[in-house]
Amino acid sequence: MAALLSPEQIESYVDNGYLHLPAFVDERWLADLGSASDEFVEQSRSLTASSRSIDIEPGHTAEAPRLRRLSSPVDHHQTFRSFTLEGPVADLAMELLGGPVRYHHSKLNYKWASGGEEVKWHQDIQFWPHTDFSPLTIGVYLDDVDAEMGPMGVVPGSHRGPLFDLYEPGTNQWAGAMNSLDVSRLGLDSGTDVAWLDGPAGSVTVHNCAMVHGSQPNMSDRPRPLLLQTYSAVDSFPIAGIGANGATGPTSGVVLGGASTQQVTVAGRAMTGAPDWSRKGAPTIFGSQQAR
Ligand SMILES: O=C(O)CCC(=O)C(=O)O
Repeated sequence: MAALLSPEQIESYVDNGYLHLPAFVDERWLADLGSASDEFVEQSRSLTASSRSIDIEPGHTAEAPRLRRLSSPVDHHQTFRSFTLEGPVADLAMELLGGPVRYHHSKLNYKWASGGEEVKWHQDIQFWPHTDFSPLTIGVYLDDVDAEMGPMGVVPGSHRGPLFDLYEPGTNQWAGAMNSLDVSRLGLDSGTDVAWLDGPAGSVTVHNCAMVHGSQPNMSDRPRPLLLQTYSAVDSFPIAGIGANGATGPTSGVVLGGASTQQVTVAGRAMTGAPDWSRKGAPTIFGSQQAR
């Protein structure tokens, strides 16, 4: 397969923690993804409260839908499934991570027109810690996105910095965002220290799991659908018991582009772990030992 990225782009991802690839996804995929997305907008019209898969904003009505998010699109529509597991973004993840990858989760953030909500500064890895820092998220804009529409903003190089506490200070309440003191300590000038990743439909953003990132409200009169999918290296595993790690849908954990050797390194010690029995159920130690 022809390389999708130059060695300089891969080096830039490693150094800066992100990539911006304008108009990367072709029109055929965009048309298919757009009509799959439209099906969920239609479905949302009958909702008066968020469902398990479709998160709606206050003010959502059948006549004027306002969607926040479609959760796990991979598990709800064949087009999203093919795109994320076999399409150009899967190839991109494999190229960046240097071999087979482990799919973690996906979502479609709509950020609706005229006030679609901001995403406060945060890092992703605290939501779903892994045994390393290889996980990355690839975003695809399904429509043209300009500066006014709340594009993804990343703080270049921040993936090499501290890992922030995303709880409400002094409480055990998960806030999902950095607190204002930590944000002020970063001293961000949003004009020079943040890369705002906008672009025509099909533009791609990639950010490392430790990257500080967020986005502003959408002040335009058009929604900003951003399809996001997360992958890790094949020898990186989600740590259970934190958030919904590894339990975000039946597809979570699927390996793309090869097979897992179950090699894992924990606290600097490498081992070959047991096979993945999470789908079929585990045999007993007696069964495994007597079968040899
Ligand atoms: O939709 C965005 O602008 C950012 C999304 C994001 O960071 C997240 O959902 O974790």
